[in-house]
Amino acid sequence: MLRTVSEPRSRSRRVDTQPFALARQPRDDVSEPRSRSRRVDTALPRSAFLVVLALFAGSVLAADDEALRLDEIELPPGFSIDVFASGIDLARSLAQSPSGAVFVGTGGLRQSDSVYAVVDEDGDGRADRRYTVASGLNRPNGVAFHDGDLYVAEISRILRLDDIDGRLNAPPEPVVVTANLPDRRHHGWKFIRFGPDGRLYVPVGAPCNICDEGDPFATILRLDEEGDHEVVARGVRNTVGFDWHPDTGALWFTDNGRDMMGDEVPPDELNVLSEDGQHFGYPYCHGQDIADPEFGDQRPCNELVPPALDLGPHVGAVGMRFYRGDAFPARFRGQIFIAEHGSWNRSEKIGYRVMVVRLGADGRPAEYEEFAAGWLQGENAWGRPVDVMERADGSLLVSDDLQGVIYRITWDAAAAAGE
Ligand SMILES: [Ca+2]
Ligand SMILES: [Ca+2]
Repeated sequence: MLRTVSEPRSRSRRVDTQPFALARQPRDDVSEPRSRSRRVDTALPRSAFLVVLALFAGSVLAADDEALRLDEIELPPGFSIDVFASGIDLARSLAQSPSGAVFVGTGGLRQSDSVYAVVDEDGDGRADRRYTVASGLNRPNGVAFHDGDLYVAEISRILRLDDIDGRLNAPPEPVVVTANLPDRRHHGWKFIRFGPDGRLYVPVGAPCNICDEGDPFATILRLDEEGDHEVVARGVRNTVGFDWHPDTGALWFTDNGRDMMGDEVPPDELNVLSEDGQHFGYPYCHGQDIADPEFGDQRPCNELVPPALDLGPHVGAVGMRFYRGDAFPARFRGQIFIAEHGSWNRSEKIGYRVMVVRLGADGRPAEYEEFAAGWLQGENAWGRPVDVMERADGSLLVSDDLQGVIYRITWDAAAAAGE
């Protein structure tokens, strides 16, 4: 499967020495006192296990910054990048609570089982505390915060951790919102978010590179309070990032193009939903009008909704957000930041960067340009951006599942002026 050819091995070594590594592989960890490992091995109820984990919550987030070659990251004038949190193995989706706790889902292509929270207690822009808020899960890639609760998406289940904010130290037992999602692993890890309608949006990726398996595959779903779902969008191969336009409320989402059609096609996509039930092409049509070699004769491109913007081919477009703050210069406000995880199905690598898409006066994408790049040096990538999230202070967080870190990008007027 994809796993063997597409993903460089994580180079993070820090997990071996982090206390919370016990949550992942208690039997193999030799860096912790034996007594602790044995406690995990005994048949403790799960809730007790979580309390034990919480006791290990890291008080130090010292970065092994050796592997983080931040001076190689190029940003527009006045911007700088630093480490917000490190030692978060397979850091993927980001969410936050009103009090500022940052929740981090993990996994993606690689197996993972934990969800973390990191907190910048002293407000210096760097997290000081890390908590394991859930463990023993199946690739909990997706996290979303809503009304005091943390929602977590595994492959086939959505879980809820009630009133999480006040008890990161003693997280509650997760409540199952739904366990009825497909258990297919291919494109099965999920990004989730709450829409402005207060409902949870959950994509179900195509369980293949190219196939036609019908609902609920290759869709975006909307869940109701009972955990039942309806289809919002079809023909979506695998979206791992979406947001709603701050003014129009329209749902915008990235989508990963299919593989094995060559280096230059098809593009990854930035799409916008204008009404429920629209079909965005997959598996029949890719990009604006590229008929699929196998499925293209079943439905013509002109019956399907083309992307608002073709992104680069194989760039691995994942997390995306509109920038709602005013800490960045005007030309970035209200624009779209997109994390590109990077290519595997291409002879020359592409992606491994954060892009900005600017909208024109007509509300359509007008520019698509690099915002942060440099994780890819030649054909070697030392980092892979996954999700982007704006903080209350207007800084932009970027997760990196290769390094297991979260970066923080800020802007400074004096630096911009060259002072
Ligand atoms: Ca701090
Ligand atoms: Ca499409």
